[in-house]
Amino acid sequence: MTTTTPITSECNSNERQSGEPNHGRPNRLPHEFIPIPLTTPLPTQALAERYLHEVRADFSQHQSAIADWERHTCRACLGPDLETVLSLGEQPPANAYLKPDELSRPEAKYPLDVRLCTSCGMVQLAHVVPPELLFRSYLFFTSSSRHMADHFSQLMTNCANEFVPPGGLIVEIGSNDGTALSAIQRRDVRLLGIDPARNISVMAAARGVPTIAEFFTETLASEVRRVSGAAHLIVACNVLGHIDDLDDVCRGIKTILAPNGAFVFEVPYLGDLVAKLEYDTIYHEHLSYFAIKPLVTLLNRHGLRLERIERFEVHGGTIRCVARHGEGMSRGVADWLNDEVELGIGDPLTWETQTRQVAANRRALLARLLELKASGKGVIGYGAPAKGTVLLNYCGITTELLPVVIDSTPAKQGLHVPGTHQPILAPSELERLTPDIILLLAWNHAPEIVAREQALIARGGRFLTPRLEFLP
Ligand code: JHZ
Repeated sequence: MTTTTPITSECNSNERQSGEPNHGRPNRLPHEFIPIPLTTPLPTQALAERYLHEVRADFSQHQSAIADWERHTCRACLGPDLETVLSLGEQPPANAYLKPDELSRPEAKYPLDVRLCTSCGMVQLAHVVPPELLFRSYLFFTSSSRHMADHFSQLMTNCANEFVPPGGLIVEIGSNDGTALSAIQRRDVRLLGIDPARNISVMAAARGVPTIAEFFTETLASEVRRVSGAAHLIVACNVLGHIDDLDDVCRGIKTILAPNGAFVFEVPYLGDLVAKLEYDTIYHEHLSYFAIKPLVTLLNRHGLRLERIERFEVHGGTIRCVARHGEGMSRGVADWLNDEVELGIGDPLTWETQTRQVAANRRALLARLLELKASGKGVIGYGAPAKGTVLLNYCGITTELLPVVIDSTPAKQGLHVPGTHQPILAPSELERLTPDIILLLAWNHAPEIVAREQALIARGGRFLTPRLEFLP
């Protein structure tokens, strides 16, 4: 039997579990937000991942239909003073993995140039690849790392405890497969996920997380407000950097945030990118690289006050920020601004040094891989993250130097890395491959991967990071 099932779940998970209506407003959303009618009942994760292969964006086909564009003003202060400070060349979109029959076709490539706003210090890409191409079908799943799933579950639990009254509304922007929201599914709160990735919204809906498969915009925010009322908590993790029009996002936040509500977001911290040479985290999806000063500039222009900043090690160094309606910033935040001046984050000279270090890392990594090949060592890559695509393409690491990569995400297996074309294999292949050296492309998951791959290490395999450190 075939049924038509909307991606947007129609009732709150609390309603479904208890059979009782929610406090306050209903959490129903109008049918115009239902983007894809499915022809099967709600799928399991495996089914959703198969479905994903069918809806993958074909960049070569869409290239002429949806044009990329270049910005000439800063995303944080709107000023015109953008200076190119680092160029990683022309690269394919980092998550545009290829099917075997696409390998002989030309791939769409776009400039990957980092610009610094010399007025407010915002570091950003000016070249914008259409978000419809990057995010409608997405191959990154929050649940692919146990550690990250725990991190986001804790964030959601702690924030719900602190900011949300019984029956209150929690909205997550960039809710991915619903991992974070599902942590508080059994509570007396109303949940709403928003994520443009249709394939992944299917998964979120399948686990009972009501999800709108759309981009978050001021227009959508107004509709959410009209239907569900104000949000006591808005969460946005690793998503602000992906959005070109940050003014529109801030207006959307202002529209739905309750007077005492909190906007909690996480972004990779620019200070860590610079200090730890994390240039492989620069890719077309990441349009902004946040330091505190430009963040305050942006939020203040929209009547949002930055109150709290916490640091976490995840994704190579992340900040969790809490903003509320208001002006200015807390004293703690002001201390960060002073530290950033000392670190020289917004100084073009810092970027001159960074450019030299990036080029030196490329030379050293290539030299090491050539040496390993010459001495007959078997080398493979571990992880097919977006950052892996950037590293392999920027450094020119072809299949001659690195013949395959391993990734635990079923939806990526059987595909190939954009640009450099390594096939992506399942971890079960490791026993057959018995590599000597494993280049850890997903270096941000080192503890989890090293713990999982003890058998590989026992067989003599050694993990090497892109910054040329052996683990553990
Ligand atoms: P990972 C993501 O970037 C995506 P990416 C996104 N654009 C973002 O903003 C940043 O994070 C912050 C695999 N893996 O997390 C799964 C294993 O194979 O570094 C993933 O494909 N075995 C939203 O794409 C990849 O590695 C494992 O044991 O750079 C990791 O991708 C584990 C733990 C992961 O994300």
